Amino acid sequence: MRLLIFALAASSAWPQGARFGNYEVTLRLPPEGLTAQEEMQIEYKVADATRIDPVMGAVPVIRAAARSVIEMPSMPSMAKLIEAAHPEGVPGEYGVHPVFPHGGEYRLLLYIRPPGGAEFEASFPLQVGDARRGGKPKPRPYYAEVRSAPKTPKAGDPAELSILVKSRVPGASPVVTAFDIQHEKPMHLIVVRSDLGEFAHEHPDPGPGGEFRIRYVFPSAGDYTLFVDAAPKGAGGQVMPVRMKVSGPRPKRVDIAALPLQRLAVDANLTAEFSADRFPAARTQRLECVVKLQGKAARFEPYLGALGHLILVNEDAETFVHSHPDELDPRAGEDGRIAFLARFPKPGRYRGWVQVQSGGRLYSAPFVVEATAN
Ligand SMILES: [Cu+2]
Repeated sequence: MRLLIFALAASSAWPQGARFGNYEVTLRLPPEGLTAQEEMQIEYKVADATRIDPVMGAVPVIRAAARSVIEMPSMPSMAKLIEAAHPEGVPGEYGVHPVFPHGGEYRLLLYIRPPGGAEFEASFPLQVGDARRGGKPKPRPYYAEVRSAPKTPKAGDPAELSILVKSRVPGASPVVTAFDIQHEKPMHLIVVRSDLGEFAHEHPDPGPGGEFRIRYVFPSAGDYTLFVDAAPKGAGGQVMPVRMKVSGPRPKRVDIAALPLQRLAVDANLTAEFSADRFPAARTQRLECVVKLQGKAARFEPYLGALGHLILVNEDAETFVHSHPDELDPRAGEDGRIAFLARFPKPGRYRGWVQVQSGGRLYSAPFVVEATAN
């Protein structure tokens, strides 16, 4: 009976393993590839390459203690996905179920402790595709709930917003109460009007029972998307959109499609000039800009643990671009230069807001770029 299982395991299509000391570790990824914002199944097999069985080859290592850390080498400050692996049905096989926040180049680090042995690290590069568009969206493992008092906020009046992050992860508590810190905060709230005519970046206060609270004044009436950006402990960063209606006299609608592309972002006496206004979609891009304050190269003051922040939203007011300052750029901050790494999940127009702090003041300068199909 035992021999049969091993034979089966040997026959299922495992790609060539990689050797780590005495051990061979082989990864099995979904045949259709990895996709962002859906639960993925990653399996791996651990075998002892110093013990070869004539039938099944390297003998599987059972009952190893294993955990995985998934990170993005180009974005060191991104919250890591940390998970204890579970043994699969087949001896020597283990699995994890990550949800990647967005597409891009990741690294999977496996920490494996064979019974009675020392822990070793196995590392694999992972290529993740952007979230699937259209079709019936798969329920995400995490989502946000926002309650407002009054129930429908009124433009110009304060509204008490209460935010919960909820989990659909089997066996986990339905309300998330523990978070990893991203950019110095447990939660970032990006408020955008559906025509991209209003933008705000706020930080609700954490309270008991996982509830976050903020008193917010919507500047104008309309339909809004609230992007709740938080990292449930070990799950990595999650951007959870929530729609909200705001009452009051409707302002003139901004027509983003009719707006000219604009790589010069302006806020009061600050300008940020980007090197381009068109970028290919579905590939990590480097968005460089030169920032000037009153015509002189700006001196950046750290804001939320970085030289600056860049938020981009697609004209559908739902597709959010995750971007981070390029922390590996040795010349970052020199002569007002700052570069961001961003990935446009789909083609179309995007409004962006670059946020920097300089001269004791926070600036949020809007601009318009296009992501092109490849
Ligand atoms: Cu923030």
